Amino acid sequence: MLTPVVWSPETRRHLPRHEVWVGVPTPGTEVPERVDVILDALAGHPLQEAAPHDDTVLERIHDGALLGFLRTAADKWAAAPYEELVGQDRVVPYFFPTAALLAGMEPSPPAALHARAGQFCYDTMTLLGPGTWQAARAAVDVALTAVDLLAAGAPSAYALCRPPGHHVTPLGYGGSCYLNNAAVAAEALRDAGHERVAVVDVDAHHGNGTQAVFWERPDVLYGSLHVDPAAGWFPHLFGHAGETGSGAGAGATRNLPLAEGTGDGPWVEAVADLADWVADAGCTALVVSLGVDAAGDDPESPLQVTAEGFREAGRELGGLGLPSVLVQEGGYHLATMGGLVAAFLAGHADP
Ligand code: SP5
Ligand code: ZN
Repeated sequence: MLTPVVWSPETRRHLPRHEVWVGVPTPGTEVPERVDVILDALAGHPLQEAAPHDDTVLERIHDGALLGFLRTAADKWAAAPYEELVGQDRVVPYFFPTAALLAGMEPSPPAALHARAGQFCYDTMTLLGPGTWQAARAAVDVALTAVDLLAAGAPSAYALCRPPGHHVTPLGYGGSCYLNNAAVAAEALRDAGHERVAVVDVDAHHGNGTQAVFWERPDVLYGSLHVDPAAGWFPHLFGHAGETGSGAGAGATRNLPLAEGTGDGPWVEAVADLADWVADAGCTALVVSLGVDAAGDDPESPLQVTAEGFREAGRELGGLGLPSVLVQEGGYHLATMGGLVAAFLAGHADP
């Protein structure tokens, strides 16, 4: 039985153009072709286009100020003179209201759009242009449609979300992400009657956004394995083993940072560890943040996982027997990433 695939052609509309890294524009890696290589690799799976959903769940995950900014920023940028001044047609922040700048004072809202961007965007690699909002919002519909399939009786569904989402906090976006698709899916599963939902994040990077959304909540567990931020990797500040949640959410977050170069054995072992944790916690539904950038040939991480590793990870999580929404996150090696997704789905469907 092949896992149903939910997608939307709208998700192709985000064209990142560049990532500005250490001040230098490098070609964007989170490209629309990612959608097509995944669709090609999953040919034969039942395919369903996303249905429109309203903002009810999305507005519980993200602050209205972030949603308002993302919805309107591209049009406002195009109406301002940035293109004629410097040839920049994408929204790029350059000024950031860090705690160091504020020094305890309450700032006034910045008048300039180019200063406003840094209130929400926390890095310089996540450019926003015409079509970005439409693609990100479509990805949320993809995730919510996958949740609907579970409610209709499907044991699991794959949400081909693009752009990805796990780096987006309630108020901040970055890491090639604009809206947190996996967090929206988990919240929708709570609405569907699941008292306790788990998010297991196998993307090569820590999902700081999803962790932030559920940090103080006992009803949505967040567990992640990822390349160790202490070795210098994005998202730099978060993803250490000592981060386990706070307040009512104390103990409902788990982080398993892995050394650079980690391959299948210990990587799958970490997935199995998180699967046991989810089972012991009595979760009744699962969201997998399914990034495939832990692969050996992926340009964005130093982990060394193979297709067989992804199949084994799928088996470990499929073995939980929980209704599952598998949400696409990262994965940037166009020649192999589709096959890695297919391998995970095959393992998950046949543990
Ligand atoms: C969803 C996801 O996988 N986001 C990961 C974003 C991490 N990007 C960190 C990039 C660090 C610098 N990369 C230099 C490559 C230039 N193209
Ligand atoms: Zn990643």
